[in-house]
Amino acid sequence: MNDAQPANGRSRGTILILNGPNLNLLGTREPEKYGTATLADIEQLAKDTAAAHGLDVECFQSNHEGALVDAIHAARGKAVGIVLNAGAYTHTSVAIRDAISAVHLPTVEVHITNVHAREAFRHHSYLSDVSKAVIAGAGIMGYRFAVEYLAALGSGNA
Ligand code: CA2
Repeated sequence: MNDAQPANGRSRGTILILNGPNLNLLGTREPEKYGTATLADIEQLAKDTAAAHGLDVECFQSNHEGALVDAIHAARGKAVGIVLNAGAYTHTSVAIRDAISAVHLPTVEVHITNVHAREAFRHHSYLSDVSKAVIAGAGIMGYRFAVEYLAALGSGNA
């Protein structure tokens, strides 16, 4: 479905695309694991997907846990949903979990790789049960699916 043209011509809202530690290295190292797309490519993919649904995106990446928590707080009252790849903090961060719980925004946890097919320490996520959906192993398409899902949720189709 393409619902890019809201009746009033305005945006239907903003989705926060939030990436955590080391994801700024995408496309420059370990392509066999994480592919060749860069973070800028992912952000463009998310932007194009959102635009097809009349939505905007705001993108932020940080290697710092507190900065990610701050970005989640700042999304409250501003964003309609969050696409979150918290990187390694997925497996360690109660602080990011608490921030997601606190803001009451539908959040989609995304992982480029299938974390369940990797080391045991990647099988547990502090974020999954406070997220609306979890997508892992679909490569960068996971970000597209996440935006599509949030768009559908926002228009009552999910
Ligand atoms: O699969 C994912 O998206 C992960 O969130 C990626 C994290 C990892 O700690 C999670 O378990 C799963 C690691 C991101 C590292 O990104 C790099 C990208 C290019 C080169 C090196 C690291």
